[in-house]
Amino acid sequence: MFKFLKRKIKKIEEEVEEEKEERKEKRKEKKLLGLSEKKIDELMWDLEIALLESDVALEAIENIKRNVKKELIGASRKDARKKIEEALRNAINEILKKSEGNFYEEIEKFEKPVVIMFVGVNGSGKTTAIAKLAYDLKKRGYSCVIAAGDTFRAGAIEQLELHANKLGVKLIKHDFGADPAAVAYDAIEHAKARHKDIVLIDTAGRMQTNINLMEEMKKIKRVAKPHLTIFVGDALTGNDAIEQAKKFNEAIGIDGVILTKVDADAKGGASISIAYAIKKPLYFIGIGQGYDEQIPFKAEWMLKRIFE
Ligand SMILES: Nc1nc2c(ncn2[C@@H]2O[C@H](COP(=O)(O)OP(=O)(O)OP(=O)(O)O)[C@@H](O)[C@H]2O)c(=O)[nH]1
Ligand SMILES: [Mg+2]
Repeated sequence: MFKFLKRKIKKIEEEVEEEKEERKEKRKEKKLLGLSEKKIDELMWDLEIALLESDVALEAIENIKRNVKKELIGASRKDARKKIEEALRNAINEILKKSEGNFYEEIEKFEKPVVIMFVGVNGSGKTTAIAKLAYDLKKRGYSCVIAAGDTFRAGAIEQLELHANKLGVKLIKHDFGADPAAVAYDAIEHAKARHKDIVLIDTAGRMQTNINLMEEMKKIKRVAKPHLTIFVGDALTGNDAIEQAKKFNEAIGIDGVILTKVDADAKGGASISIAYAIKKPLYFIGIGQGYDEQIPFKAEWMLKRIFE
């Protein structure tokens, strides 16, 4: 996890060391203690490139650079390496903290059944995220209904049915090709009649550029009136996931994010900045394919994996 990002951060730290060596000689005569302004500017440039290459969103990069620079000005060269790690850690922590959200607190704010709709591009992990969430909600004592709202992809209903059977959760489905808004509507009616707590609506994967499918998604939202609309993004797609989140947010309004496949992600940029970029909470991250491998996002957890 985050190997690429770690390597980049190491490199930045090593560069401060280099200056220390170069100046060792001169130090005696000049007694220069602080990092030079020129060196700080160089470091900021390298940091920007490293973060860009790691797919961190521009909005987050600006914030990180500003905070690191603030901490480095006046730092003594003696402990520059430690200082830059500390400054980077603090700056990234600030971004990550802003991304934390408490999903379980959030759903308690609404009258039951709480309706949650999941959207995202093809293959981002929506259906798996729903199954993992249903597993977790059931463990916490909530009763769930899942709506098989992907009537577009062949095999999608069967995939969800397999999960629902394994989990012992009710699935509401129509035939392949049916109107997904009608499936969502039926699932909500079922939940109301049977006093179920949560309705999880799966939807077909759609590219943000496909106008017809984006319109269909708006219709599902109009009909289902979900309390929460969750964008499911794939960490491996990096900056693309951030762009998608922005486009889906513009199109229907996103309330929170689930980022999947973090276990396989070397870069880490999406994890650091997807929620920050759209100013919405990152509720969960997927860290494997098992039902118990979706965990609430915590800044501390992420920091540990980036810096240790
Ligand atoms: N390693 C890993 N794999 C994951 C994770 N989440 C999902 N996957 C895998 O990603 C693939 C796609 O997941 P789906 O849940 O089918 O994705 P989807 O968004 O529903 O896809 P469409 O319905 O085609 O749009 C599957 O093989 C999942 O097992 C994760 O957190 N880690
Ligand atoms: Mg799916």
